[in-house]
Amino acid sequence: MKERTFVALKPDAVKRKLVGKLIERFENKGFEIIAMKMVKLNREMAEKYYEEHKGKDFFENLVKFMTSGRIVAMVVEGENAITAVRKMIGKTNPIEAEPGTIRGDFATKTPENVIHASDSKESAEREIKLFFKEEEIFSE
Ligand code: DGI
Repeated sequence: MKERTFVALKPDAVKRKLVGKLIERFENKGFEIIAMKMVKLNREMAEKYYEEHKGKDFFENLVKFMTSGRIVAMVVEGENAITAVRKMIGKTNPIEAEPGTIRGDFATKTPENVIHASDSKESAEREIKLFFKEEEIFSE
């Protein structure tokens, strides 16, 4: 089933100049980028983005990191994109992320784990709406 998922290349990925390499992985896999923009999150937006983690001990550190530089936000489309992209990025904690996954290959710790991707249909819809207007998303 063709799906859309939301992907964000985090501030560490942009600072480390990994943007091209990361986009290439999704294009190589056969997925299509149907929307993309560079954004600098403010505190309000970062808190909304990660509202499920509000109150947790790592929340403050996470918000600080996510507002520390610009990110690249994307909508990625393709067969089973939500599950497939989560597999490609690897486990949240880079120590547990298998080599060959993005976090397994490029990250050593949180919150600097390079990339975000939606983990369900509901979160994909919510996150896409948070970052993109309908007319900014290009589909055939
Ligand atoms: O979708 P993910 O990024 O894999 O994971 P998530 O949406 O549950 O969490 C968002 C970010 O918050 C994650 O990339 C790193 C951080 N985080 C999540 N759970 C933990 C965490 N950081 C720490 N230190 N400990 C956690 O349990």
